[in-house]
Amino acid sequence: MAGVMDATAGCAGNIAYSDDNVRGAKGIHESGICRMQDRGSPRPVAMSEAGLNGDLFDFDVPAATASLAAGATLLRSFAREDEALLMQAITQVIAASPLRQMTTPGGYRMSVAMTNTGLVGWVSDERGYRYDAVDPLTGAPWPRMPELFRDLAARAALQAGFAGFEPDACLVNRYEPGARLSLHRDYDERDATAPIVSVSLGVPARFLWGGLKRTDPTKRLPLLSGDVVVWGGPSRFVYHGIAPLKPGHHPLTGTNRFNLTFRKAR
Ligand code: MD3
Ligand code: FE
Repeated sequence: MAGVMDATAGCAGNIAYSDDNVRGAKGIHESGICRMQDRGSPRPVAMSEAGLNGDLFDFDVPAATASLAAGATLLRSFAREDEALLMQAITQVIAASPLRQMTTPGGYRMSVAMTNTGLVGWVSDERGYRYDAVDPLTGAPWPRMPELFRDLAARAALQAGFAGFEPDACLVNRYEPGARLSLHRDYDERDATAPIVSVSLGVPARFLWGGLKRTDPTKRLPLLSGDVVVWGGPSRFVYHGIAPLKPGHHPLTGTNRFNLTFRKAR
């Protein structure tokens, strides 16, 4: 995973992150070195602000939790065990509301292909951005949000300090190699107090994240399959984007990356 290491070196702002350490920890557990006497005692993690995720049972790897900025929490590998089921559910969503490359109000065709699940879905066309209860491609409501999606988003939000998160929209993004998402903010949602929860699946991405002004300096953070980030509070309206997806392969997604973003839109 040379690409990941490249993207990792010297970045990620205030978290000193090493892919070796995060992945290496799994090896330690699997080889049986960490046993029950270790339960609850801090395991060295690479992230300076990281702590244990509060799992009651420590048989598996505790997900590292790190504060990226005020209100932004990285839950490394939080969705790792659900990856296969998530991908299955995504496939079903796509069968009902196919992925499509939307057009921006400025007339550009997005390189990321998108669809939605939930009561409303995010759409973009020449007229602007909005949430709509109907998929303009099919003329039908968006597919119902899978229970697994809702549950995962709520658990992640809770872990990050946002109790009672009930998303009504989930935007599904598919990145093929080279696809990117330019720097933007998400402000089409009505409830500014609700966080956005993002789940990464497949080929690693280089997440770019800046400040509240477009011209603020950006930090880079690798987002790996199974990583979940909760964006709330003061971080809810920061500029962010995804650098062009590098060639890579993941057993569940092939050469692609999927991202789910859970939102309270209404
Ligand atoms: C920070 N998606 O769908 S996920 C988006 O990987 C979007 O597909 C990217 O940005 C992706 O709008 C990034 C991380 C993310 C998502 C939403 C945020 C970070 C955020 C909203 C506010 C602040
Ligand atoms: Fe966004």
